[in-house]
Formats: sequence, C-alpha cells, structure tokens
Amino acid sequence: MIRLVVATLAFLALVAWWPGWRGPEQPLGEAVDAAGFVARTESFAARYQAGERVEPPPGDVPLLARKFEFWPDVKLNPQARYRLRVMAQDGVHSVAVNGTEMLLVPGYVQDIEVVPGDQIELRCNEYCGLGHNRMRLRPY
Ligand SMILES: [Cu+2]
Repeated sequence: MIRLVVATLAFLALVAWWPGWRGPEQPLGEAVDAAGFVARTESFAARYQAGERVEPPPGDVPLLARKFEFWPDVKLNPQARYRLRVMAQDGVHSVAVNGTEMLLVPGYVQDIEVVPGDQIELRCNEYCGLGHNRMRLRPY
C-alpha cells in the first residue's frame, strides 16, 4: 500500500513539475470575441479599400489569418508606425516576423509593432494545408 502511495505521489510530482505541462509555451495574445473581430476587420477593409489593396492610416490595423492568406492585403507606408492586430479565423496558424514566431488561434489577437524603416513580411509558420506555402503578406 505504501508503495502505491509513493508511486502515485511521485507521478503527481512529475506531472506538476514537468516543464511545459503547466500551460502553453507561447502567449496566445489578447482574448477577444472572434465574430466581433472578424466583423470589425471586414468594415475596416471596406473603409480603407484603395483599388486592389487596402491602405490604412497609421495606427491599429486588424488582420485575419486564414486559408491561405493574411487578409486584407494591406499596403503600408514604410515611414509610418502601425500596430498589426492579427487573429486566426479558421484554425491554427502562426506568423513569423522579424525572427519572432507568434501562434495565431481564433479568439486571440497578437500584436505586431511596425516602426518606420521596418521591411516586414508576414509568413505563416504553421502548416495549415496545401496552400500554406503561399500564405504570406508583403505589406509594401
Ligand atoms: Cu500555414
């Protein structure tokens, strides 16, 4: 009986202390209402549509990651400052930008700060299907 208790305690201690078992390794970002975020992104895109692309003013820019694009296709001013607010719409994606990877999950928004002089490219870094390789955004 004592062996069972010791074994159980040892197992529970292992579960409690094993690295990485206490939550996600990466922060998921800010929790939001997913449907509301999608609706806000759609109205934002309609408001700043300029021909084929969307040209937002400096500041917050909502973006959706979905098969197989970052939407909308924004064109940024390289001399302006932006905060890209990215949420996955249809499943798990990720974005790798400037050497940092962020996990993208529906219902959570990750922020990417863009400062003048940045030449960023957004690229999905989580295999999400046959179009994954072309899931990228070059915002200049
Ligand atoms: Cu992908």
